[in-house]
Amino acid sequence: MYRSLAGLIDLYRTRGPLFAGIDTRRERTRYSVIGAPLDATASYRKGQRWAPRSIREASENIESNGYYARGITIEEAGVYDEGDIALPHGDAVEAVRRIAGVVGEIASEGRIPVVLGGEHTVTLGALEGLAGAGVRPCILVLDAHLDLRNEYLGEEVSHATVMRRILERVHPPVLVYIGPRAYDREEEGLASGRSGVEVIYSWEVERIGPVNAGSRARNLLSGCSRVYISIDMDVYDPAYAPGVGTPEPPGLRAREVFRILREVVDYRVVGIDIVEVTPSYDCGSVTSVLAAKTLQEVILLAESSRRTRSRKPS
Ligand SMILES: [Mn+2]
Repeated sequence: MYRSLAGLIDLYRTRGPLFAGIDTRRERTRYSVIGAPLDATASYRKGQRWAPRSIREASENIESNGYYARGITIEEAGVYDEGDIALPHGDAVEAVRRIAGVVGEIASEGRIPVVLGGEHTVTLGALEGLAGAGVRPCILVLDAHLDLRNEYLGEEVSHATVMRRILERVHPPVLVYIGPRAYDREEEGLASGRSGVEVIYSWEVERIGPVNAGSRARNLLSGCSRVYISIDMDVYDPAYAPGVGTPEPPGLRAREVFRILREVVDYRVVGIDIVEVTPSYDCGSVTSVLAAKTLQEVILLAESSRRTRSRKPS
């Protein structure tokens, strides 16, 4: 919703869609939005490759304030849209390699990568990129699924195996899930039997409420100096997010997710992704709009926490 008022070219020119419509100088910003239009292994509904454009378009048409994150707008937070990564359609392994390369370069500059998926497989690339830049964060995943299969439909690198590969290759200090409700027996066993993996299931959020679920996640991440946040849009109930690759009712409500994020997102965020939006199965772009608003809220919560902290005398 923002144009700099430096001159007529800035006032009347449009370039985009750009995330939140922000056309600014890169050196003034900290967050790098980068599209990863991958849908190589989508097993049910395909079309996640169209999500980056759709999320950007939605983000240009929502208001720029936060919901819980007050006193800062998305223009003030410092976001630069880097464009999309050129990915080979059908080759998830090569796509992950390219995403890791680009994200690694962005992280090496001290910037915070914000990846617009794409299927959930892009998270593996993002975390390998961060690891390559010497950043090995704890991970918070909001997802209906555990994504801990060893292989799926013969593929080892897939949206259904992504967290298993991340555990094996990236070794995050802690992996915390919020919202799972769909998995097979082996995944369930792995999630409960592995130290450093913690799950707050969907029905637990229902039982204890979003404030307690969020503070439980915050406690589980309390030993972490850096946190990566991955949001699979299928964590939401399909009523809120119908346009996803693999919908799983019943899921979380929009206000529950925002309340959880308020409890858990802070200055420690070193990377963010939002994945699995599938515009071709969306209704009235509601999933893209919710994805844009969710991502904006995460950035605003992280950045306002960072600024509050840097103002405090140490
Ligand atoms: Mn999922």
